[in-house]
Amino acid sequence: MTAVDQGVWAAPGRINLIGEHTDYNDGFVLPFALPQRTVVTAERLDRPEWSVTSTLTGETVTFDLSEPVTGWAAYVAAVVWVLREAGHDVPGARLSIDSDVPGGAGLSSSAALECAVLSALADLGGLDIPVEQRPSLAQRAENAYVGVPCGIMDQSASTLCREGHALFLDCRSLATEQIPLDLAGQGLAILVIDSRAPHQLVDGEYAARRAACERAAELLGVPALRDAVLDDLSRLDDELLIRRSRHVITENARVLDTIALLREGRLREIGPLMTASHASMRDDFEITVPEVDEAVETALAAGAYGARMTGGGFGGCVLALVEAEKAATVAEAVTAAFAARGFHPPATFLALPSPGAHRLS
Ligand code: GAF
Repeated sequence: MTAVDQGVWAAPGRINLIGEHTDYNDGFVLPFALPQRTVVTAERLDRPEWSVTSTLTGETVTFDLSEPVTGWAAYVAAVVWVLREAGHDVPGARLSIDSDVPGGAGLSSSAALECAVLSALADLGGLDIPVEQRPSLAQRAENAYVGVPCGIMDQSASTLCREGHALFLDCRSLATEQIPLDLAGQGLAILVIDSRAPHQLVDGEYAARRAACERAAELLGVPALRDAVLDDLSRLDDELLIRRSRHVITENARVLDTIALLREGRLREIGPLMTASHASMRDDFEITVPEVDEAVETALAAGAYGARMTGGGFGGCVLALVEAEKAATVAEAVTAAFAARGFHPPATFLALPSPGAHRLS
């Protein structure tokens, strides 16, 4: 690949249609990329130094990796680190970062940053990194450098998604299939309700869920919960592990059922699967909070075909499948319900399946 001196790269946030907490269980996910994205304007430097400016705060962080980098710039340093670890000759660079992916909303602002920086550095260095290898590199950057034990869904979505499609990803084989998602063509919309309840992956709950799943797989004698079926649960005597495992097993099945319906163009019928996914996250995986439960219940009562929380949990966003013409009414109903319960007002927008990471100029 020919190195470029400068350019502008973008990588999107994502929303997950269905398949939550299945990625690190070797299971199935079905995210799509959002129009909201992180944009990196970058130029190559002739020394091994990285200078990163956030256009949101005006803050600049400069590092050469001789000392650990913390805070938001750690996500950038992590990408430099992982590329070097993989044997690439990463060029020094001046990077300016802008983003309209809301942070802390469960929409993968971290993956968008990692994937945009990875794209920029790969092109600035003329590095030969096939696109299908990039999600694993970005995930490793986050796991090993930042210290967040995330799975591979978000980095895959931010890198591999295509406009007008959802990405069916088998998180074991990493096989992908682009599933057409023509919402507008069927008069439908996906309404996103940002509950504005705080969402933090690093607070230990995510790691605890992951550890419980790994423990259950170990007790069942399978490589991952992807390999377990509901009948296996009678072999577990820990009630908590039974519920955690049941979520993963049933959620994987719901992803496959959703894909079967989408392939037949039966978009409205995925609604009940989305709602069942939410119930499973609420009752078995215990990762919802009152704000997201309220958003789901109110959206359903206002006519949504289905609704569920997306992302790691403990706050963040709900997506609701609605008739396009009803989206505003559903959003208003949720806003009113939040006010009645004394919650912060939610933010709402429509999600359009958008392209993955690419060079803008
Ligand atoms: C977060 C993680 F980063 C993903 O890997 C995934 O596990 C998700 O939570 C839950 O499905 O976004």
